[in-house]
Amino acid sequence: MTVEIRALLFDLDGVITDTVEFHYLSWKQLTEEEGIPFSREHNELLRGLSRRESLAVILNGRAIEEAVAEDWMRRKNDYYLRYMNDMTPADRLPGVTELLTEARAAGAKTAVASASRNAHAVLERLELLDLFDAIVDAHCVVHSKPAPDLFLWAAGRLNVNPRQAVVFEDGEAGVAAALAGGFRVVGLGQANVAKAHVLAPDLSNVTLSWVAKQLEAIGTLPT
Ligand code: B16
Ligand code: MG
Repeated sequence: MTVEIRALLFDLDGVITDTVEFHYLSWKQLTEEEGIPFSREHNELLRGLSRRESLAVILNGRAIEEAVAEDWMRRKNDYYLRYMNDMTPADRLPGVTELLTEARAAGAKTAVASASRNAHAVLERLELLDLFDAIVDAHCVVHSKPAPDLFLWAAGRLNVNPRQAVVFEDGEAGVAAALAGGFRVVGLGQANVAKAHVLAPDLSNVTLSWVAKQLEAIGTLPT
């Protein structure tokens, strides 16, 4: 049985580039200023969560006024933008350029589906805007990951059925979102992606034919 992959949908942070570290350092600065405990282990829980959801996890049940929450999120984002502004194409993660180039040459569609409101600006710094047919971010949907909305919106923009599209994700919330949407999922890295159909450490050596073979082997094929 042959798998036809018509589209590749990429999470951004942790898949295309390692902004996970920048998000961590930015939340770390904010939480130190406010005397809130926050560690790298906590940060792993934030992969793929929206800014608002991330703050809720960091607060761990503590209630704060809306205006304070808004101020803290604005400050965290200001810190993040300082890191982001220094990004260059050298910050693309290994294998990204090769897989995008292969997909375009093979006629597969490509999209980014990210919970980040900074997705477009990050892709601009990475000089990757031209390699994507659609960029879907937190401005496009109400419900972020783990809801499937970002990926479904992206599939709609590319005019493909979820079963013909493969999602690349590094976060538990993102893998859950993609599975809920009926997509085939490649989980990248170590952190909480075990429920994905296919696992890989990163995009190095990940090719369309390799992904198709892995999906064929487990029988999760488009019908
Ligand atoms: P921002 P992704 C997510 O992006 C990050 O993984 C997550 O850590 C971050 O909190 C979220 O974007 C929101 O980002 O504050 O820039 O809007 O992994 O879905 O590409
Ligand atoms: Mg991510």
